Amino acid sequence: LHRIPHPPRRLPLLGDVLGVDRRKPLQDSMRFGRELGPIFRRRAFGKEFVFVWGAAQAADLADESRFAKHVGLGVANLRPIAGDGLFTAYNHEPNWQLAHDVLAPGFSREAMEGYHGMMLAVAGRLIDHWDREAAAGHTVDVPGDMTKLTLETIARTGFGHDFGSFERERPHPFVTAMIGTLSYAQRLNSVPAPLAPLVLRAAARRNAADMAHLNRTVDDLVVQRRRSGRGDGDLLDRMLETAHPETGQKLSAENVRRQVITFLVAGHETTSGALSFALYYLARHPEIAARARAEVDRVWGDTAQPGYDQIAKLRYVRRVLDESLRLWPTAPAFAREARHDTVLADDHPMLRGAWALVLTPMLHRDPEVWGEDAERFDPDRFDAQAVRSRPPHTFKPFGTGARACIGRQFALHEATLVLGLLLRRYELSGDPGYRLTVTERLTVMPEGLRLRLRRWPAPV
Ligand code: MNH
Repeated sequence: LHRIPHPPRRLPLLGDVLGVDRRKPLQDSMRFGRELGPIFRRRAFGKEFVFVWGAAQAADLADESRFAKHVGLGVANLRPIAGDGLFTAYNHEPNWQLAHDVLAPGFSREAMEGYHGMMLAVAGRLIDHWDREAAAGHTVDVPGDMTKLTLETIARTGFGHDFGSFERERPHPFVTAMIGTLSYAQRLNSVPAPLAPLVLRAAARRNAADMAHLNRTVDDLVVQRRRSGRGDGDLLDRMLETAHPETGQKLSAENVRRQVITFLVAGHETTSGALSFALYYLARHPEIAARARAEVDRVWGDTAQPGYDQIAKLRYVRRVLDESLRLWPTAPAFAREARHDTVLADDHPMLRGAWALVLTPMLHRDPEVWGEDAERFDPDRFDAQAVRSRPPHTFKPFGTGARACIGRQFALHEATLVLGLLLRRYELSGDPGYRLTVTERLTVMPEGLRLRLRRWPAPV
């Protein structure tokens, strides 16, 4: 450990807290990473945390025979609300494999085709709203509206539930409570655990209320479903009805509650951020937006409602999304632990159970992989040939291995579809004075991003 660089000025008890912004732990770590190099450590409250962003180290951590997901820091802080749900389950908890096997078919190609119509319908609600704002000459609240869209999408496709987000002025209370618990989970990392009950007393009380709200929302949703009967095989049906193909075991009522919360939160917050960053970059780069729009016109022709197969054909739009997720992967870190004693990247001995945090936005900017212009937005980095020429495990917005994102195809289909529809309908422009600021609540999101919309002259 002592060979791993750390910030120069350390306080006895507090560690490396000088000059840090407690609301932006990720961006602080990125700054430290730029100064200290591809592997570094930060100390907080007597504990050392190892951070990794070099491509070689990250690729080594992706070796599933030696490393596995570590449930730590922010993820561990979500255990009180998400419990042994898929995202926060420890590797050894039997409910992980059970839920994974039961829910994975909910993300198959056939399942995705089934969601497509509903995704289009929700996007239609967004467009109705944006048409009105455009006609009135208003700018639109991008992160706010993307959150409405993605929450409705996961709620309706997965759970047959309508939050009515587009009928509301303010965010749905479920979203407010979710943001509260995510922010609280992040804040818990910024105080020594024994002091948390004291320092965060008011916040802890609010967090308890937020958790109660999330639990209540989910319980209501399950009660409604049990009363109304089957929901034609959606995620909630799987959670409630489907037995494991081999063991015949079903998810317990308590575990279903954890899964519903997990999927409602994980299923919308990160996709919303991904869409928001993509729209930010499209507005900043009109020539890229024009190229993407030309592709949409070419692939979709004059069909008003693109079919399922017409989404994956938007190769360039998808590259815009990938490039946005490269610069701002919206779940910006994941942790890996050693399965047994090993040496990381032939250099750093790790004992069984030792772990390191991969800083994805920095990995995605490693100049050795992405070049000296890694900060520049350029979707062509994801054309087929460029992708082939890069080493594996250099682009990890969805994590890695057995515990990688189960909703990846869902998110990509939804986001590509929505970007296609928006590009075809609106010219997007930002406030020239807007400087990208990124808020953190475990996830990342562009703060205060508003865009001006102009309907293209010949809309379809
Ligand atoms: Mn998702 C795991 C990023 C969309 C449900 N997701 C992960 C991980 C990352 C991630 C990174 C791995 C975390 C870790 O190793 O600790 N997820 C994303 C991003 C998007 C996203 C960047 C959108 C863009 N995720 C979605 C959607 C859903 C979803 C949509 C559901 C519909 N994600 C999950 C679940 C897990 C997960 C569930 C946990 C999987 C497991 O551990 O088995």
